[in-house]
Amino acid sequence: MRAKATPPLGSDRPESNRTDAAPAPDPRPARDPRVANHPCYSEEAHHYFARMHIAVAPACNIQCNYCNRKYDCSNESRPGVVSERLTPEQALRKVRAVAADLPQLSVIGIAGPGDALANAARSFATFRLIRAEFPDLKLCLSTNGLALPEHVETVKSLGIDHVTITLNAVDPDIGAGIYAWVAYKGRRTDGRAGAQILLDQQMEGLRRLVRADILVKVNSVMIPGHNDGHLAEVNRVVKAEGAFLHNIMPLISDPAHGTAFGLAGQREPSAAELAALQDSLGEDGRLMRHCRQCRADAVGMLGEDSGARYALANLPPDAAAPDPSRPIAPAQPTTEETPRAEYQAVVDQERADYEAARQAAEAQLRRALAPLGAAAPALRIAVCSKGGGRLNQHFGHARSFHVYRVGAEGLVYEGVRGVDRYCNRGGSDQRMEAILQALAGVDAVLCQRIGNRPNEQLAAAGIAVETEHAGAYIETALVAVALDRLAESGAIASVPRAIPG
Ligand code: CLF
Ligand code: SF4
Repeated sequence: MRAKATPPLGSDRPESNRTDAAPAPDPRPARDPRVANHPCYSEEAHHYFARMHIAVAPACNIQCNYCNRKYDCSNESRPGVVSERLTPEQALRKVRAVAADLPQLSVIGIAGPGDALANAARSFATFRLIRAEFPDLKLCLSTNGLALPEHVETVKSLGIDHVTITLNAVDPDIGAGIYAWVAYKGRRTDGRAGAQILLDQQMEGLRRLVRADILVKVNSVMIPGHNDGHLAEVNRVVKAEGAFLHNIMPLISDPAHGTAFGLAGQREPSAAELAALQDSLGEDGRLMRHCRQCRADAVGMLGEDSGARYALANLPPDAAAPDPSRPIAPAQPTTEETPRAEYQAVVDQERADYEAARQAAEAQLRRALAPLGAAAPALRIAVCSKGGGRLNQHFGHARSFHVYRVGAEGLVYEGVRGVDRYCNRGGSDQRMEAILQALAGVDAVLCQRIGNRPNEQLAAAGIAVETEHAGAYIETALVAVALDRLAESGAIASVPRAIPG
């Protein structure tokens, strides 16, 4: 039996050291303007805004058993993998090219392929160049936390409002099974002692960030048999310490990636296991459910990656050399007539329309189900969407499905289920089999279009397909389909009319 010498975090430290006395920030965009346009920190914002990762951080100071950093492998798409490493100046060139093409761009992140703070000089030099030229873009940093405490002041001084710490355990005995070693102050330490060093640094870094009013997201990798039964405790501790969001991501452990876990046959969690864990943590809004586990050089809307288009060899010649003496302006919305500013005006209008449609759909659902009370049946419905909050994606092009529960509690977003797209030079029964596994427990799929064969395969698996509401807002379509099905089954007598909000 495993000894547990470390007392639980977040509950038994002296009151004076704890940060849970103050209410945690509210992740809804309207309540904290810093997240309104951040596609990861706001589920709503990811329908409209894009992120760009710049791969300037090759080295790492720890070894996770789920990681094997490789370069020049364009066939892989998973965190920690990139096609080319960039210098800060090259990163700026790339940002200029993407910003010119992509008005949806709102965030520049450094998420590897190693650790942003194991490469602190390069990461901060890059952020300085970008901050000086693009004061309206948010800066976002992702780290394992080992070197975090000493860098919090610099993070603050550069106006980096968003920091992610990947923290998989608050118990060093569990951490010892996840990390092979930790290199701290010139010494490599493995086992429980290494995991304890990492945990101490992560918690100290988290506390300092919260004190500095920087929004912290904690990412945890769900690893069956290691920390799956422990992540509820991680969630409790990090929220008590003031983390803004917790993002639980499924382990990726394909043996072909050559990671320690992959080679040892460590299994990945199923979509149902991940959803069950997320559901068990409650609905207080501080759980991220729409993560797409991006590559460290991903570019575009979440779930999209147009990074290859912006490989250095494809960039236009860049006349303007970065000026390292240019003063760093504080982060601020652009006042110039840039494509981003014009896009923001369109989004503001679209958001108002969307919110009215969402409220009307919720009201229609409530009216229809009110007579049934808590006994109203719920349906689980998967949606194919490219963004804009609309039903606008072909089934065969979907790399992920947004899953909602529609019932007496209203419209509950359960999260995203990732798949390999069905259409890839034709469909494939093997890919369909994996998609059906990912859609376990789903009653219906809503998409823009679908081919005959996948339609039949879904029907044979008991999953209805609806394309009638193509182009509509997701919530409008969800409620219309759910109420039609409930009326057909006799659960409700009729479908009440939708009243525009
Ligand atoms: Fe990138 Fe991460 Fe910033 Fe987002 S990703 S550094 S917080 S801008 Fe987002 Fe990608 Fe999930 Fe990360 S979907 S892997 S949570
Ligand atoms: Fe890989 Fe990131 Fe872990 Fe370093 S911290 S080993 S880059 S997953």
